[in-house]
Amino acid sequence: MFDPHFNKIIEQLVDNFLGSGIYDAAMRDRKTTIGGSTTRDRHDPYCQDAGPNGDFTIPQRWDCYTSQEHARWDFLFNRQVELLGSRAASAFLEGVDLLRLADPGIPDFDRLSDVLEARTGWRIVAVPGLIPEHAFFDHLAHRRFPAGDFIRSAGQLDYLQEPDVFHDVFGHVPMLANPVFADYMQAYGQGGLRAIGLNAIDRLSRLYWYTVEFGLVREAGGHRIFGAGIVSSYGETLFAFDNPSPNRIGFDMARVMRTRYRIDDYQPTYFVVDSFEDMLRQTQDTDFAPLYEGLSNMQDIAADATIYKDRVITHGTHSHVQKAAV
Ligand code: HBI
Ligand code: FE
Repeated sequence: MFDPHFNKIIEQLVDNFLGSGIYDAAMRDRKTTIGGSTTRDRHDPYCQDAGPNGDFTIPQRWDCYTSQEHARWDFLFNRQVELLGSRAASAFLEGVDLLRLADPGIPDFDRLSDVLEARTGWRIVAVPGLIPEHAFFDHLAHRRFPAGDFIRSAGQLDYLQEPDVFHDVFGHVPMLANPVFADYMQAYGQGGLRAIGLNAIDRLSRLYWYTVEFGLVREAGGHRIFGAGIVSSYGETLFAFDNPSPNRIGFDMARVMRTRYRIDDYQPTYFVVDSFEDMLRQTQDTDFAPLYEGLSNMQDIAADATIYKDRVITHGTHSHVQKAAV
């Protein structure tokens, strides 16, 4: 049987072994012979087993979480909720209430899905980690949100590479209880499936990154955070909301699609949408094929740059980036 937890232990053992260098050369050879590619290995989602359901989903098996794992969720939940009260978008906070995420422990996806589905038609499905783009987009296009079933380890409460259940469920799911945002996510999934054919995944990924993951919204005469990468992170909540370091710029679809991003540090720039209605409308009104075509001969914009057309809300001091650079 496919067991992600057992799999992870094996992976670690293999990694430790490979880390010793003994097998590196052999592995390189193997990768060059198989398919002639050195860029993919079994950590690449493309190479993973699609699982018994063929769509990369697995049973969550809620009763298999340990009490320590539930306690870890509770710790993260309480820490974030306290911080988010005055910083998160009201739509996010309403989602947390509506879905009763304050109930103790890691949520049971089936029970959570029943509440969510009654509201916006979305369900949560369990996945073992990152899954291939086509499968990810297909789930979103059908109003299913793939959520990692595992929770980060006690030693990694503030940093993780793969989305775990806290990032995916606490970070993403509350916004899916908002009818406008729920439609936006489905539109993104549908757009993603089309973008695969147009070779424009990188463009669309930037849109996802700067809205779904790291978006801010105009609210209450200022800005509030709603991106899952921010609201699920203690450090980035403070950074994105309060810190003078990053730029905060009015959202513009083409601008966002030209903008690089950091995956290893806080964002040097956040984009602020006027409202979720506006964000959805811009997505629905845009004819993506000509937009991608038009962008193909334009230069990328650096993650920390501003350009003359920007609606700059906060001009960042970039003190954080400067500190990290020394
Ligand atoms: N898989 N489980 C999971 N979660 C993601 O956020 C995710 C993914 N696969 C692909 C992907 N994201 C991105 O490539 C797209 O949003 C662009
Ligand atoms: Fe995410």
